[in-house]
Amino acid sequence: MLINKQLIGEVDGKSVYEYTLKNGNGIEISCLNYGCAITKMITPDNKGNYENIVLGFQDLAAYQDNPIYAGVVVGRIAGRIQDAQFTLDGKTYTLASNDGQNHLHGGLRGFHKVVWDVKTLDTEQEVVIEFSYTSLDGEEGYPGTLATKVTYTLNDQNEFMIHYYGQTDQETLFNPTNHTYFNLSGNVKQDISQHSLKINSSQFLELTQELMPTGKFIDVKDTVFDFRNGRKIKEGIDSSDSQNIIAGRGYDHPFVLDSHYNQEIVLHDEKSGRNLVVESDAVGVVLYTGNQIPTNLDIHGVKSRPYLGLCLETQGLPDSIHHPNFPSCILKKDQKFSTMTKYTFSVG
Ligand code: FUC
Repeated sequence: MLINKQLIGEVDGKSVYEYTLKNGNGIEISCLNYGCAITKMITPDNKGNYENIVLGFQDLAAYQDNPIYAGVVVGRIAGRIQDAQFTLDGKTYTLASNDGQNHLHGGLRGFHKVVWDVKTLDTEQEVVIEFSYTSLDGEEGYPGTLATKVTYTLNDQNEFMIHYYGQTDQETLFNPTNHTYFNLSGNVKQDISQHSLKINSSQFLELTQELMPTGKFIDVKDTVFDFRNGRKIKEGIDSSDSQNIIAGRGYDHPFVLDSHYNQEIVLHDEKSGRNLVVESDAVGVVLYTGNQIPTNLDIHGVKSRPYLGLCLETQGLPDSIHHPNFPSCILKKDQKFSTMTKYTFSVG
């Protein structure tokens, strides 16, 4: 097991490195200490070709722009907060309105545009990179000084784990995720419309035109949101269901996970034979099929376009602070936050 490190630039007077974790089977995962951005995941297809299966950019400047949040850890709160405002303990907090009148993915800099501290651990069994960042009281409008850690671990069982930790000195909100776009075709040869996806979820959240949860859970039965036996992404792109239309033709929806750590999410690309299994203790997963990816970005030499990648954002339910019927994302003073998502790569 191995970790390489390469200097790629500087932000806020701090050096930014690209780290590459390698396992004994030739799988490589690269990431930056800027936003914890995952820049590449190199895995084999069914013919033994090693190719990149995530959307990423060529240079640091592109990550400093990154309007699609490619690869990064988003926080403190993933997804949207209605009217960029919330009340906690009788006090109202105002956040950046960076998505119309609403707040998105932790704000302007959030976790995704800051340089994280790094420790690495390289053993025979696994390679671990530990990122830490302390978000100060009032940063991006959120209360409490929040000390966070995110670890990326790769092992020889072809498993990649993301652990998220947090602790605050004052009650706050915390619901981080990772915003990697997967494309199992390899080196973005095709878009993700022909990928098939299985999600063990019997309910998803209804969204408004602004992609805010209405508060209503919808039964997936007899809809293109029923992924329990697997279905192609294209069905949702072509669907006339108003929820797919609202999302910009496709999916941008939170699904409630019915089970955990039993292959509850499986993405498959028939052509390359690649499988990605995602398992997590998170309440749900936001499936975003890249409906709104603009056409002006350079993705490792390929011009970006809608549906070029899809995100499986394991997390608590969005805007839970405004929906008492959702599991809470409030982190209490001195409470230890910990959550984990595991990605397993295989072919078949
Ligand atoms: C996703 C979506 C959004 C958005 C963004 C880049 O998680 O929920 O609609 O376009 O990320």
